[in-house]
Amino acid sequence: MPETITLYQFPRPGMVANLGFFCMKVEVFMRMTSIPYHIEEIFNPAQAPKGKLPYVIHQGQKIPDSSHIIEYLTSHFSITLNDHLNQEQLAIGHAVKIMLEERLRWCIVYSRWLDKRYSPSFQHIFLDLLPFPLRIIFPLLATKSKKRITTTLNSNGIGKFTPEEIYAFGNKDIDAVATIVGNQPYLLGEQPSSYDAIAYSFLANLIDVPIECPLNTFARDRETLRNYCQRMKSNYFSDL
Ligand SMILES: N[C@@H](CCC(=O)N[C@@H](CS)C(=O)NCC(=O)O)C(=O)O
Repeated sequence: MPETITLYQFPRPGMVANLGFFCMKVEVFMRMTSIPYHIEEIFNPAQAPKGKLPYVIHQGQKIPDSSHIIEYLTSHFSITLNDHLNQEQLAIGHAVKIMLEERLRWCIVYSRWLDKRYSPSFQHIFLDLLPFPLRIIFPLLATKSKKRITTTLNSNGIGKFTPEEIYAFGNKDIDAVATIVGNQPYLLGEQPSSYDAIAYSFLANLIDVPIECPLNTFARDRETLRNYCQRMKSNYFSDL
């Protein structure tokens, strides 16, 4: 059976490995661990097993969810990337993961899809990735996405706040990551870990995607984070 992983994800824009943080996280992880993969671009998450991207296929098995994919790959390829981490570092890594994936994520999604000041620039970048027939129906797809995101943000509570309050939440999360990275080369110290795949995917989506939203500018203004992203990019994505 072939060892190559097929990674199904959104198409790659020029400025960042992927606009989907979870897609980018898996690809960064595979590059950090030299796992062989190839990419299949997919535009419609509804075609994915759980209606979300990314998912991978390996030896005929479909595996959705970035965290499950990384667990699977770690076990299948006997990856030792996190073996140097102690219990405290693992706990900090986990806390950062949840902060970025379950809170900062929604603040960014708000700016990209619902805040009329910044969503046009994001949607313009997104639209450029779509092939011809989908470009025509993009306004319809965007309207559906906005409705779904509004419902999600209202039920998780973030949507109840003003834009400034939402960006203040996100900036606290970004600031916490900047403090944890400090002057270290990687999130948890001298050596990389799987948590860098997460931190880099979120931070690069703020720093390298040319949107002037307060979250993007807050991250861009932090030298620590700019250096961190530059280091991750030159180590793992120098072809971007
Ligand atoms: N928990 C999932 C989240 C995946 C996720 O939300 N993916 C985004 C793109 S990166 C997506 O598919 N969004 C489209 C949608 O929700 O319809 C994971 O870790 O993979």
